[in-house]
Amino acid sequence: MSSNNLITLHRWLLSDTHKNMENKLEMANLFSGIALACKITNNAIKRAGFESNFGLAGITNVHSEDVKKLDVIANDAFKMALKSTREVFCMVSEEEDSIIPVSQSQAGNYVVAFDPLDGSSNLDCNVSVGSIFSIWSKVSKDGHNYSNEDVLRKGRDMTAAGYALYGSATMLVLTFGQGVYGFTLDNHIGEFVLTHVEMRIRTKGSIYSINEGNSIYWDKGTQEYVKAIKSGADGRAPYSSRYIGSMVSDIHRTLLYGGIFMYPGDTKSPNGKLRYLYEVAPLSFIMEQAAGKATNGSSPCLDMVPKSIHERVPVFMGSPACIEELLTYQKKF
Ligand code: AHM
Ligand code: MG
Repeated sequence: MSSNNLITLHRWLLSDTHKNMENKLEMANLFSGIALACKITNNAIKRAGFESNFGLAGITNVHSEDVKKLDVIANDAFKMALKSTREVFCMVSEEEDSIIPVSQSQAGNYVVAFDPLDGSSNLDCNVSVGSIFSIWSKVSKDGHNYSNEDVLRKGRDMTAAGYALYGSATMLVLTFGQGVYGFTLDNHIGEFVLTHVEMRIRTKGSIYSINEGNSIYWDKGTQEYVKAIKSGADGRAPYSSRYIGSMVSDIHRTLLYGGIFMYPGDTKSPNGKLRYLYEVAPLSFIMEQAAGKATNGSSPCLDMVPKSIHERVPVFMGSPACIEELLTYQKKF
């Protein structure tokens, strides 16, 4: 990158890139909080080995999952950094049972749902993990009291969404509904710098990503589709299999290389594993904005409205041609 083309996240947020973006200053402020939370989380992950922060925290969360020490650090970082912006009305976190309130003196106009550290089963073996977030405008007219109406929201009504990937490089990828932009953390200056402009997924791809250990439990449509793509049915070359088990990493690769990511419902978990508000909805928004598709098998994920804050949904997302083909199998079987 030439030095006369150095655009930091903050400068980009205040630039004219988003001509129609409402409340630019509020968003710039909110994103400074998100970027701060991601930098704190990134630092904690990279230093965990020195500070005895790998391993379990000794508690379980609302999903009955063992919470890792780094899950707690990331959750605290997101709550603290978001509240400090004074732009947030209330929050939902994968790590907390109920809606997280914001005191009247700190409250703003946006509802933020986040998974502070996604893929945390990969933490202790140094495999890439991420953070995911979605942002809506509040709906409550009553100035300070949030209700379920504020958080049980349709994906398509989102104002912005994105993810941080703590990989070989740390990236922040985001959308305001006007394309997808990627920023890479320059550790030397501590800034996210614009590196990926108007990211778009390939129309077709030949990588599939799914936990095949669950294949005996899948529905027939998913079983037959995966059988077809990996066996080279219809004269095509067989697809390659890649599954990291960190949704952010699997989606980032799918965005850059094309292909399909799947976490279907199955006989063990009829709604799959992934949660709507802070995993499926934000990554579906990114995927659609990058010209990809995201479906629950019968309708676009962004058209769903969850009934509870931790609701799980089946998800298939990626290159449009891959999703179209998958849907023909879902319909046929
Ligand atoms: P987590 O948020 O508790 O880490 O769980 C979500 C993760 C996703 O990142 C990933 O796609 C999925 O769980 C992997 O699940 P599985 O191990 O069942 O394949
Ligand atoms: Mg998660």
